[in-house]
Amino acid sequence: MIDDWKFVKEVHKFNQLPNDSIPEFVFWGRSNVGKSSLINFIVKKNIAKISRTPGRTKSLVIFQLKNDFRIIDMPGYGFSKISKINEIKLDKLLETYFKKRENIKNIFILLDSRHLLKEIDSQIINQLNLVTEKEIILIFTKFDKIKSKAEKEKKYIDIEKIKKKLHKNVFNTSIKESSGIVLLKKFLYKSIIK
Ligand SMILES: Nc1nc2c(ncn2[C@@H]2O[C@H](COP(=O)(O)OP(=O)(O)O)[C@@H](O)[C@H]2O)c(=O)[nH]1
Ligand SMILES: [Mg+2]
Repeated sequence: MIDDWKFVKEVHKFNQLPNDSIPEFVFWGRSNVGKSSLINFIVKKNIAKISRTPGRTKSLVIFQLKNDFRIIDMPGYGFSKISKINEIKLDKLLETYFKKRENIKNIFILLDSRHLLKEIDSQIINQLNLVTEKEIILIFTKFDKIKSKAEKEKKYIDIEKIKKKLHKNVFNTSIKESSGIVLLKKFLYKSIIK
């Protein structure tokens, strides 16, 4: 398949979203988890900004492959110094998007392989479960940062535990190495054919 990706738009309000039924895959996670890098790798273009000052934008950024499907780059969470972990609330735009947007195919929560599931990620997943029944899938990023073989093996075991505990599908990825991302791309293509 030819990767004919384009940037569609950045939206600040629910009613600015495209009015059609093209499926949307949502990419979300803590600031700096590697969301934009992963999106760039998937679309094979530098269209998602790699941030050096994370956590500023509160908008949804939309990318689209032909008329087949979209990737939605959500604003990263967990950056604000004021938000206490037990006070996590979804931003209004995000809440409306998750509640009302029928285009959503599934939601990917990105987790840094070094830190795995942090308290804030669990909180976010709980919040999501309150507003949507769409499938949540975990993507562990920056796998190349796990250096030793022993460390890697321990990670696989820990990831397996998280997978079982949360009943979620998982992908392990690294932008330094394509195999994990190839599996993820296959999953995206396959799920829109179904
Ligand atoms: N080594 C390594 N670094 C990564 C990987 N993914 C992202 N990064 C780095 O992590 C930082 C944050 O990435 P970014 O994509 O901007 O994260 P975002 O805030 O979630 O969009 C950048 O310096 C990236 O180069 C990865 O798979 N491996
Ligand atoms: Mg980003």
